[in-house]
Amino acid sequence: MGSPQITENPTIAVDEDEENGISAECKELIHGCRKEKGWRTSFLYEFQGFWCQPKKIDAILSFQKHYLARDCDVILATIPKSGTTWIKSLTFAIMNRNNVPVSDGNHPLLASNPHDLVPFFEYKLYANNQNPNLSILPKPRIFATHIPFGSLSESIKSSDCRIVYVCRNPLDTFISSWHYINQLGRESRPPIPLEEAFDMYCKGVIGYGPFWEHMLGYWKESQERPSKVLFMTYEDMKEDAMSHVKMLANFLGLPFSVEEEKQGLIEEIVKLCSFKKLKDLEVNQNGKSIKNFENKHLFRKGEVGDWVNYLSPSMGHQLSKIMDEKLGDFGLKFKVCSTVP
Ligand code: PAP
Repeated sequence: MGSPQITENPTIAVDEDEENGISAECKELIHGCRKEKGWRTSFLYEFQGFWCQPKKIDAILSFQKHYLARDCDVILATIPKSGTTWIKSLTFAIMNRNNVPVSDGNHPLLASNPHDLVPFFEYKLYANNQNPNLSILPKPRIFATHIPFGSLSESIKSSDCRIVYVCRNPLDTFISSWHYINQLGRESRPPIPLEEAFDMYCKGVIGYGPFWEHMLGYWKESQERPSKVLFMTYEDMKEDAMSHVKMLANFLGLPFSVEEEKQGLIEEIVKLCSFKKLKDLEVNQNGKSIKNFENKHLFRKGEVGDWVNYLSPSMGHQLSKIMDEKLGDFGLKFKVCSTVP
């Protein structure tokens, strides 16, 4: 249910670096791209206007060629560390509530990490030159991606499938990314100093970045086609998860009935998918999911405003200024910015 039986090759999954195993097409393509030092890999390449590592570029090329969207598909889009795990769990629980009751002691979310229930196009389905037969998956299909809007396949843009975008304030997203990346590589390479990572982030050099382009792509589409793209923020979801779960269900075309609301189903979903609940599960304490990475690193603090514990006031101002310059004119603002010390 919802979890496709499509696997990736674990023997090469941990080797993120360089160009090993990528297609000749991708190799040729990246040699013509601008490159910068990467966070986790030696280099990130500027591909279709965003920064990406070779293996992901290869997967995205395959996705763009092969994925055929269906009108009933749901695609969850984020830039990394913006609430992907959370929105995957909420959407999965909402969309499958008639197949498996949220209160069921055997609910899939209690035994599987959300990343195993809602697969990424570029990390799983199309990774390692795979071209999976997605027509075997039960409907409605839920997928996830970090790919910017402009690089989604044409069939997504022309179909009636729905896209949910979760956006998180860049200050916290940066800190979350920095922690995560340093955790992932801690045995094989020294941590990236905060200042170095910050400079890269401010220049837009991070996987799928610049962050402002990523956000604006989905933001503009959500303004132009609100029935196609739902734009939510991590901060708003933290402030009032219940109304966002309701909004999400409405957008997905699966509104809660009066009866379901009376029974407290919305609250149950919020609880099932809460940071604390998911973090404490055995599968998320000791299991491995995306590309064999330990699930526990996906659940760090889950708070709004943690950046103040890491960034100096001048760094906070610098990044807030970039956010204002790049996003302000489009009406995209984050509540958290007012707390810059
Ligand atoms: P991904 O892009 O690698 O999938 P993603 O899930 O988007 O990561 O982001 C992880 C962040 O979401 C972490 O934030 P932090 O580093 O600031 O703590 C993580 O703690 C937070 N997170 C994970 N699950 C939840 C949840 N259920 N509710 C709220 N926040 C969550």
